[in-house]
Amino acid sequence: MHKDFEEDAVDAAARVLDRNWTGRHTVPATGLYPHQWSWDSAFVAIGTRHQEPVRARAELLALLDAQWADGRVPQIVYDVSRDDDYAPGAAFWGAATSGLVQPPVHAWAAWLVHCADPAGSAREGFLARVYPRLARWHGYLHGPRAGGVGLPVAKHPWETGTDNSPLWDTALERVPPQARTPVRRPDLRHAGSGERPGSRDYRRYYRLAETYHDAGCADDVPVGFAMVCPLFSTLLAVSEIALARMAEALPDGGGDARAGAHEAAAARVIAAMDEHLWDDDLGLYVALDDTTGQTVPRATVNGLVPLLLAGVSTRTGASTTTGATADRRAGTAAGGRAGLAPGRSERLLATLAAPGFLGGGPYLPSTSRDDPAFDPALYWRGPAWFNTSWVLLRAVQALGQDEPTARLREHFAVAAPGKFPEYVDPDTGAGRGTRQFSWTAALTLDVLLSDESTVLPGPGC
Ligand code: 9WN
Repeated sequence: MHKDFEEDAVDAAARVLDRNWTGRHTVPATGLYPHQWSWDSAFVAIGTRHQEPVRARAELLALLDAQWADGRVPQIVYDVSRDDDYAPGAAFWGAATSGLVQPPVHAWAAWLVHCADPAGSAREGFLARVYPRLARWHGYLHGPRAGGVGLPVAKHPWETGTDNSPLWDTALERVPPQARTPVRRPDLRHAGSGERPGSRDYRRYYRLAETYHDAGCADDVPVGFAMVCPLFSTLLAVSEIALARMAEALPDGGGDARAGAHEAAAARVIAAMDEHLWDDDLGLYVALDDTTGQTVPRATVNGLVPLLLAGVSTRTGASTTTGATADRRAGTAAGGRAGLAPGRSERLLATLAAPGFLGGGPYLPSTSRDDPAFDPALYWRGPAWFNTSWVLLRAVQALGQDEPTARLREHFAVAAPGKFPEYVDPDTGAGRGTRQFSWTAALTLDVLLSDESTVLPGPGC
């Protein structure tokens, strides 16, 4: 990317984030998404840490202030003054937050935020404040949310963050498309109906949310949807390793033992993914339906995200090469189990480069171009999203893979000219969804301003 262009893009991205900052948190988009969203705030903090580290810390702390007593970090923290502008809202849940969750990218974000300004973080006691809450959040996912193979389950497509991915189609079809609550669609004022889920999907989304709400959001009552996702599980494993780094950095003595426990938890997640989610025909990881025990053989970007685990380093040593050695090194010592099984990172790199993904067009689609559900305009069924490109970019950078690194960076070149769209057509780069979208701006800032080539900075940052 050209230097002048980069400076302009940095300024424009910072303006989007200033505009979407409410004084306490950043909304994903002022029109379509007027509240605080869980994983959005984590991505936002990853971007704002470079120029506004105080704000990045405040963003994460505001979200964690809304944590439930059982440890869950809610999908949405509502701004009740805007309750008519997004549905379902606080009135639906009868609470200030949604009862659902989103992918656990927070501890990873918190460690990156800390490392961007260790002195400021220490002055605010940031790590000491966030670490226990993040550990309880993971405890919720490993406990009440653990499915049959020990990996966390999503009880609603909204919990996956990749809401209408074809990975959820079969399970969602079992949910009756009728809800008590009338379905409102304020979202269609801000994005084309061909770019958002359909009304039948929405009735099922409402039905599931009602069922969960009626059960008091208790996790021992089946709601009819329980999916294990490779993206969600990978982020949990990376975030466990981030918690290990925090435990080591905290000056209270118990760090080493706690770090070992977090690395062991990461190793268990990785081992379960390797055993239960790998699809050798597709050459990537897939989802697992916890209700039926069946995997869902669909190729989506979610299944490439575990490449991060080949790029992350642990206390046993850095992994900067591909292949079996990298796969082994990416594992964790304390769990006694290596990371991705031998050869899987090479297979994932090959799938990433194949025509279904980067080999078939300029930008990384959310659903493979080879999948029958592929649609270049529709939400998570084809468009290229900036957060998944960013995650994969961190992975291939850490693995020293120049070609996919250059390709994935190109995605961020269309962000500023497209007014920071929510997602883009993976063939043309044309913007889709809403504009001035916070994580697009934040992750563009990170790509332009970060000089890190690791997934997670080491214990000393
Ligand atoms: C439901 C806020 C969120 C993102 C999700 C994205 C979309 C919401 C919606 O917007 O989901 O949570 O109404 O479509 O799928 O990943 O967190 O940006």
